Amino acid sequence: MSRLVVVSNRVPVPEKGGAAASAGGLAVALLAALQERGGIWMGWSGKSSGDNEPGPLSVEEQGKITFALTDLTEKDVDEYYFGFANRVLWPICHYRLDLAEYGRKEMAGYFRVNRFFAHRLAPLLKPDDTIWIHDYHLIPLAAELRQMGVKNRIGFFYHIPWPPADVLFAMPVHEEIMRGLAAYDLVGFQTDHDLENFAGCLRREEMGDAIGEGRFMAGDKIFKGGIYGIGIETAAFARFAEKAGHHSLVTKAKESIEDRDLIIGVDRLDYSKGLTQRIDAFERFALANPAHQRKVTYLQVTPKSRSEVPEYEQMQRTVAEQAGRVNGALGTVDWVPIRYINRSVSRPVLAGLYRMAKVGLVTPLRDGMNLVAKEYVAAQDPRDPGVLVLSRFAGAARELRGSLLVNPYDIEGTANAIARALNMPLDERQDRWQRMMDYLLEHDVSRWCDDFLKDLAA
Ligand code: GDG
Repeated sequence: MSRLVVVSNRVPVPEKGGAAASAGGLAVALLAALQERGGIWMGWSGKSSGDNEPGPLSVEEQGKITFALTDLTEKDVDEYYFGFANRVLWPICHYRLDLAEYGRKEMAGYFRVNRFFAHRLAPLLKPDDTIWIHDYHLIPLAAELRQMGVKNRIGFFYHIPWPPADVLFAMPVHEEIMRGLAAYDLVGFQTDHDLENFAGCLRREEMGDAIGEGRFMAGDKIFKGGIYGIGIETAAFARFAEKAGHHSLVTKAKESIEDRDLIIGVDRLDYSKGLTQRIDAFERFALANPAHQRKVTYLQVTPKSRSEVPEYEQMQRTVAEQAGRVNGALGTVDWVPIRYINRSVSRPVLAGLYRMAKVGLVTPLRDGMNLVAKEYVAAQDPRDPGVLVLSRFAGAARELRGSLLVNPYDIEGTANAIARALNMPLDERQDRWQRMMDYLLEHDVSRWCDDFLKDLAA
């Protein structure tokens, strides 16, 4: 088995002597694959070297894994990370043309930093290493490595949605981005829709097309493309959630909501997650169902993210104000309808809260997969499972057929789904949950990792 080299924008270096406390399933699965084969995980340290050129790679060995981190200059961080990745690619891929801020400088910075990563990575490579690159920050990395003569197998997994041609082509450098993908041996997408959109983009630009057996042609390049919906560590997370039910903070939370039904939402603060529409839907639900008023608590856990990007900073205020307004309008001296938390909670507490919640409200306007939906299902008590209300625009909607699918733009429809979820009889809840859980147990994150690496090696 060849050595594995993983490259991602950020690297979850485990704390010495244990798994990263904050590690989600992806990190756990990749760390396991790296531990088994030996290898390197390389990426940005998250730090800036200011105006100075970044110093040497900072290297840390843990067992059979070498973590190799590089700083970036402030200009690099501004242009590559905030500028192009998060203010062009992210909004475009989430269908928000209105929020994309193009700038030649940022585009050039994105390609420049990818070249820089290639130069830092190449000296670490051995001829038969398998390279696995992750996500939208690093699309051009394989092309840069190829230019330097790297012949290794290189795979890419694209975690976010791939938009249709009319949306992608609004981005001036879409051709370079598509050509960047053609430099890989295998490109993995979350869902069939993403893969279809990608093939549609190739055709519309007359760059290429699907040529059968999972292969694509773009210009003079032939590469494989496939669907690898990312999973979670289902069985482990289910056990974890069962234990977490007894966590002291979870017990306190249970006491504080008294015997009310809990509805939970958990999302990074991001405009793709549909938070304002969701709060509107909750308000509509409460107004249309007076019998449920004072009997439910909607807990929204929303850690801040990318606060340096203006759209995110503004959203932080908008969502907090909106939750405050609904509480002011509907709340009573002894009932706060929405509890809005603008910071992260620990993983055990999160798992315990999922398990406690009668409804998991996962209503992004657009999402590559959405792991929260999967975690919510895995955390349920099989004897009394809650109901997942899921946006049809999350990748997870292609897999979790036992959920109540909603269109998050349809506020009334989502409000009705909340009511339906709260009123659903036990046997229907169990039946829906079982279908989803069976799927998640079979398609967990280890299988995702194995399937991708097997196809990359084939
Ligand atoms: C991208 C794509 C795709 C959230 N709040 C807390 C917390 N979280 C954890 C969740 C979950 C993760 O963060 C979020 O993952 P998602 O998949 O829901 O969303 P993105 O962050 O946007 O991820 C997405 C994913 O990549 C993987 O391919 O599914 O579509 O956008 O694991 O649990 N964890 C803790 N406290 C919190 O407050 N501990």
